[in-house]
Amino acid sequence: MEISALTRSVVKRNHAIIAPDGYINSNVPGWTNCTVNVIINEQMGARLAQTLITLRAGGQLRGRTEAAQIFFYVVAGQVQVTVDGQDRTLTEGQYVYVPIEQDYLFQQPTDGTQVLTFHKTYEPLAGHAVPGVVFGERDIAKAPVYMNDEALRIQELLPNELGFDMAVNIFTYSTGGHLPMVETHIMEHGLLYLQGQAIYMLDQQWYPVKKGDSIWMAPYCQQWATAMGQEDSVYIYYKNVNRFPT
Ligand code: UGY
Ligand code: MN
Repeated sequence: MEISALTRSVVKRNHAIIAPDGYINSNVPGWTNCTVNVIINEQMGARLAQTLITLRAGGQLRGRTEAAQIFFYVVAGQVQVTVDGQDRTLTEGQYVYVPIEQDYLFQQPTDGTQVLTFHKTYEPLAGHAVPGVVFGERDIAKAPVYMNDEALRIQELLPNELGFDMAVNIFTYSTGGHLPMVETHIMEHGLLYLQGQAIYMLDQQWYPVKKGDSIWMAPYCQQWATAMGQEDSVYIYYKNVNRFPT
């Protein structure tokens, strides 16, 4: 039997690892018949929020974005989505970006459907339109090689345009693949492992991580990672982009 006094989760000043074993549910008005785990938010010192929602059959996510835009990604299962008069069925690997001041409705999920969300307060940019709704899906064929390293592939899920102030990417590492250098940067990350295992270095500390784990990296949290195990290691991550670094 596992010892319940142990966890791989850590919460530090400039990074956190949240493993599913410590989840406690939150109630979010308008999100019904589901469990909601708020994994990253401003209480940690973060400027983004990241949640993981597990919907029961009959569950709904009904709401309106206000100052914050929301990116929804289906991790498992299937759900009907209505945003801006557009109806879609989203299944595993599909997503919708909901810009500010927009109603959304998720309904008729298959039991156990899991949805990941990234939320960021939108920063307008003079001369650039506020983004519209974006639907899309994970597609390894749309994931170019990263920094000339065949072991690394990144798919950008949102358009690379200045109107967007957040990016969401899927990063695939073949076994043994690793980040080409220790990154030290102003941008912040929220991240969920979708597949496989890895060793992540955060601020000179080393952590084994795997599918289901989330990571928060504050600005300037030093980061490096390498895949381990038999299968590719894959994570989806948020990054703030395209705005003047005040
Ligand atoms: O986009 C990035 O900064 C990315 N390479 N960082 C990361 O995967 N930790
Ligand atoms: Mn980075």
